[in-house]
Amino acid sequence: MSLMKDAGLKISIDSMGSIFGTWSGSSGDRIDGRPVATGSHIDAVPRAGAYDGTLGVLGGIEAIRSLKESGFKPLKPLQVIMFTSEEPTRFGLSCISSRAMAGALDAQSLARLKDVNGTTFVEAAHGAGYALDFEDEKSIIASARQHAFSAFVELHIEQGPELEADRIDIGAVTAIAAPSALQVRFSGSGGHAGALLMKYRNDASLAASELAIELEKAVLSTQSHDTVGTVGKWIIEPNAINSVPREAYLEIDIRDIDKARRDYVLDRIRNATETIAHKRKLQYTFEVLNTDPPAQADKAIVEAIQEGAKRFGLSSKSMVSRAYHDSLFMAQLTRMGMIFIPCEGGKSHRPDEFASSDDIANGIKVLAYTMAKLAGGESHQHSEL
Ligand code: HGY
Ligand code: MN
Ligand code: MN
Repeated sequence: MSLMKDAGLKISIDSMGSIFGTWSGSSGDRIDGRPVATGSHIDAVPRAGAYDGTLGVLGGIEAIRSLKESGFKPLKPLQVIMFTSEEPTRFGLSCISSRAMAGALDAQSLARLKDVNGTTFVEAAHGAGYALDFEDEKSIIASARQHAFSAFVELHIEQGPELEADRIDIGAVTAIAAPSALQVRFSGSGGHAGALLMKYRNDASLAASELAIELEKAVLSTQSHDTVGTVGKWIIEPNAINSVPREAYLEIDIRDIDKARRDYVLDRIRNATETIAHKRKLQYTFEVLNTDPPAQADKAIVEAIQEGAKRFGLSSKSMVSRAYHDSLFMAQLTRMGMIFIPCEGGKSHRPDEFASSDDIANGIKVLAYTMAKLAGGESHQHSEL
């Protein structure tokens, strides 16, 4: 917020706790009130790097600041957003704020989310001093759905190896893969690791292992490299060397750029969970947290990004995003585009995630150019950019 203030942006915090910095530009009466927005997230996964999300928030502030400084006069407000809870780290669900804005999250689903201490999103928001004049999920979401935009463009590291490997400066994202998240729990009777003979056991951890191998098989069976599946979270109870695992809790992430292929893998995992539990005499629960559709970027924005890259003598290529972002939901609200810059070795969601200052500067310049183009300032101004 202090950086937004230094850049002369008007600051607001919405009912979800997302933070907005807005420059309404000249007081010209041709201003169309819906902003050209950019932004990303600053929350992270455990043991994350320093660039995933933060680049899009700080880069967005810098892009708008430099447009202001260059004397650019936008016909629409320019806005940078720090979306709360893009990562599923605390509440299990991804993109909580942009999902609510896009009308893809209802009050009951928000109310069901709890963090590891059993705290709900609303309790956490109130505890952090947000949403104090909204007493429940319904009013919080109703308010979040009031936002309207004329376009949204997010700057992000690629989180993959393509741009660096092909020595390309800028990625113009054409589509964002369809993510889904599942929560599976196997429950058995546990027992003594020494005294309980194998024939009397229903070991929850072995069931989880079988499901994980089945996930890999189902993903590879689509024969497409766009299908990916991960058992990222795996909790065993009582988690003691000499106790037969009584509970196994798994969180499973399945994605594909093609929704039908993603849903095929999801159905195979649903069936496999039931078959494995039955065979191993275990109880089980199987919950689908989200099965989001893929998002298409707006063609004109993809072109503006490529034009901007050219304008600054940068190479660019169009590509898909295999990671999801708040842009996945902003695409359900307005015209969406994403700008990728390379990250070292394609590493991300790791402490050694890295992007160079040159690549960051390139991304910010192309973002500023693209936002200026979308904000419809007088055409001659673009040459000064
Ligand atoms: O998991 C993702 O795709 C994003 O980085 N949160
Ligand atoms: Mn991430
Ligand atoms: Mn991210």
